[in-house]
Amino acid sequence: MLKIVFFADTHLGVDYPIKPKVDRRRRGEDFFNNYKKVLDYAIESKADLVVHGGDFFFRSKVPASIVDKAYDILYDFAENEIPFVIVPGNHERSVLPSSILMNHKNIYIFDEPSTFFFKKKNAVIGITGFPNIRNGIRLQFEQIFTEAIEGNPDVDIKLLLMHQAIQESKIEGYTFRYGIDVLPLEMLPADYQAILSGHIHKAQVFYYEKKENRIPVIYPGSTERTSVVEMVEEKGFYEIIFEESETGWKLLETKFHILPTRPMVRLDITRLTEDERVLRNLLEAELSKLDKDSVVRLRCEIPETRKLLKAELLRELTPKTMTLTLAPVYQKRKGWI
Ligand SMILES: [Mn+2]
Repeated sequence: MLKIVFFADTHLGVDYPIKPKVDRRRRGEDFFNNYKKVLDYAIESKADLVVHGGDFFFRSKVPASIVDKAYDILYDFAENEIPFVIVPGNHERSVLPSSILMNHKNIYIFDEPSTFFFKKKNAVIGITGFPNIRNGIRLQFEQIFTEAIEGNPDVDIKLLLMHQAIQESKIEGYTFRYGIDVLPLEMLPADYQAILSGHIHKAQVFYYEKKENRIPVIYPGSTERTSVVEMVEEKGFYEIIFEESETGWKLLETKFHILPTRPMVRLDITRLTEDERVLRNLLEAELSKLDKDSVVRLRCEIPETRKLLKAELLRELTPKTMTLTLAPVYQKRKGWI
């Protein structure tokens, strides 16, 4: 048996101010905690490989202290002799911030299309990957893939790792199908055991068929909710298990492991009032009904009421254990988020 732990879209650095001006509960630590939980699980369960599908950080320019904190954890993990393979995502502008820590012998970064090989148990695993292509993956994939597998030997387990939207992948209320930024299923190879990808924040597995093979496309999704669109989604990572059979190594199982997340709720204030006491009572009552660790997105479109929603008042009324943000007023062009 051979085990791969696969996660993606850790978005480290979200809500993690270096010098916070106000003392309130942030979400930054939640993102780091789930990142650490996945790595701890890999160590405890004696995983053979850990794979990250990109968007390691929340944006391309990250404060040095966040880079150091994230890399310190990764460096400690890499000392366990479990290889860590990562493909840069769109938030890395397809290149991860460089650091001397990333020169560790057990950390493998796809900074160009290529294939890394690992000998585990008595199998040779080849992971083919390429950094995120921002524009026109459909037009570029064939050439990139050819470049990535050039001269490769035949191996026992072939995996393809990327950070792209693949045809049939879903987010809440939408399925990616066509367009130059969507990779058509028919372009994917016939002789791979699985396609692993980051980018889509909703965890999912779907299949495509090619030359009698039924091949899974696996998205672990993000390890924390990055927007209200993900409010109802469960967050976690996949454990992919391979087993040796008489005809070679086969993918036996993909197990989803749920990571803890704080409840995310949307609170709408629809009452018209110009009296601060009325608003105060209303908000206090609403917040008292929520789980004490809630991440609250407050929305108010009534101009008179909204005027009263000053940062100071919100800070005063929000329990210390909650994180509350006031949503910007709806803009027709941009939508809610
Ligand atoms: Mn992402």
